[in-house]
Amino acid sequence: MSGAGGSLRLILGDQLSAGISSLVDLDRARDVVLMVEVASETTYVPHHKQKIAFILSAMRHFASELSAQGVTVDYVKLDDPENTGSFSDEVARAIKRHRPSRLMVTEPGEYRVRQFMQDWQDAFGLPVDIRDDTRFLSSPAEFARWAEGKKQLRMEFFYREMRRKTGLLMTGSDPIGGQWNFDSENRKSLPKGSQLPSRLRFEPDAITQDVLRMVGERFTRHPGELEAFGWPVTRADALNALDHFIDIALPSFGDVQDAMKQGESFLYHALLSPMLNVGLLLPEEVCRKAEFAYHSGHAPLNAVEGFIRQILGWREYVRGLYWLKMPDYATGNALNAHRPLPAFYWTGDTPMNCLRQCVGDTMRNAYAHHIQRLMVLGNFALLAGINPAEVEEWFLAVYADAFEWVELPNVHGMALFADGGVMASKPYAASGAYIDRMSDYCGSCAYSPKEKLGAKACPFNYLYWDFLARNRPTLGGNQRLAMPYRTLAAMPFEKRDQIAIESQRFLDGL
Ligand code: FAD
Ligand code: DLZ
Ligand code: SF4
Repeated sequence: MSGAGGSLRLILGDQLSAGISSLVDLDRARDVVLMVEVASETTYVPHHKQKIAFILSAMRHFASELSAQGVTVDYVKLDDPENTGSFSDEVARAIKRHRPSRLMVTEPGEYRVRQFMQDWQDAFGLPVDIRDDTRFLSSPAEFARWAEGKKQLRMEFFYREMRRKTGLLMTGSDPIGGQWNFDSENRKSLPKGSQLPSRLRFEPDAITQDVLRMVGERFTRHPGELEAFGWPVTRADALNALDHFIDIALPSFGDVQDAMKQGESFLYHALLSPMLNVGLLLPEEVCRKAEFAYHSGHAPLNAVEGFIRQILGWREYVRGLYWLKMPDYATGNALNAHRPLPAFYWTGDTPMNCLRQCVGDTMRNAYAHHIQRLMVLGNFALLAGINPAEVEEWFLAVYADAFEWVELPNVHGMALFADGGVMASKPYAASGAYIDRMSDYCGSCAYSPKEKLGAKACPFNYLYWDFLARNRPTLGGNQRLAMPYRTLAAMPFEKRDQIAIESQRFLDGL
């Protein structure tokens, strides 16, 4: 194969963008693009089978598109007998094959991978050019500058800076509509009899079918089902998925963004995070298309602003926070939570219907929407005091969109408050009443959200108060929790005692 004296350009499984910085100034006559399917990446957590299939199929399609454009691609498949199973060893083998003058790569999305890339220049004895990932709308350095000297790093203020910087939904220096945030209009439950939009399923082609077969045979011990696989795995299909979302779901995205419905995994959500996170879609183009939908009168402002805030605000913010705070961020455990992760997170085998449904959706689709992740799966782990590291591993494993830079802040900071409040001003803790209001799960549950104590009582109810009582030393001074702490203090002693007893019994039985 060609390559001697040219550069070797490594593309990772979440760097599938034609404009990725490692491909800039590619010399087609001399350079080789290297892509490797490696065992260590497929097993460092027990990824959902669909997640592995999605990434490997998208990698193979990306490689064949590059080849079709005349680029020399050296693609190592997982079942290649010579495959050593790790990024570092595969790069070393490729250097022997191609004798390049330098190695070029875009910085990875995960700290773990950045650490071993650091050693490559010495290990391989050739220049290694680690380039910035320019696909985001902000850079880690820009975030660090914004964060400097601030006591609290609230997303809302970062988001406003990003609106100003990009001009998205701005009129001069003011936000369109006179408000930065329309969230107060976006908390409705799903009206009865709502006709939900149909979602596109992308039928697996021959490449995807090959990958599905291989994953089905090789990853039998990994969680999740492959049957429902219908993710877009090419840039063209990712764009189709984006257009479809904007056409049929975006206009109602805002109103019922927080709603949950049994048997309906997607509602009006975008289903775009896997494609955004591997680079088949770029955040800026997604935001601009949504903005256009507002200007052309297709979608209302509360929907478009709410959607753009998720990408321009939250997505950029969590990346900035991750790179600012790693590696210490991952090891914090502010609420001293040490209980092991219950087995039902993998099996769905629990009488709590909300958890059963959310785990079921997750295992079927490698997807659950934000409120299922935050207010059911995350909320339970928070209230039950599950060890953050185990919860984080689960979230990193089971979602097709999970890469540590985005998963960790969302789980550790937003859902578990394990960072002690760097990300959220108070824990997202809620009792059964919230889940009952935002979903129809409780109607088919063994428990009742109306019962506070006793055998039929929804466990979220007593766990909520027990959580506050247990964590009083850490959370008692939080102004945003003043009201629930006052309610707790006003409870008769016997009731508080009963809450502690029933919570302990429930937690011991997990
Ligand atoms: P929509 O709800 O339609 O939102 C549109 C887009 O906004 C998403 O595609 C996503 O790119 C972005 N977005 C929305 N919320 C966030 C957020 N909080 N952080 C970053 N981006 C956001 N998102 C991931 O991409 N990977 C993860 O591993 C991940 N883990 C999460 C774990 C927990 C506990 C929580 C609470 C949230 C997590 N999120 C994660 C954020 C969010 O839940 C998903 O991005 C969203 O559900 C993806 O589905 P969608 O494309 O239909 O999103
Ligand atoms: C997640 C993943 C998986 C399952 N497999 C591969 C792979 O075989 N080859 C590859 O290049 N990337 C894979 N990935 C994505 C990487 O884990 C990801 O690129 C790094 O974590 C850096 O973000
Ligand atoms: Fe979940 Fe409680 Fe409702 Fe059951 S009653 S579905 S456990 S919130």
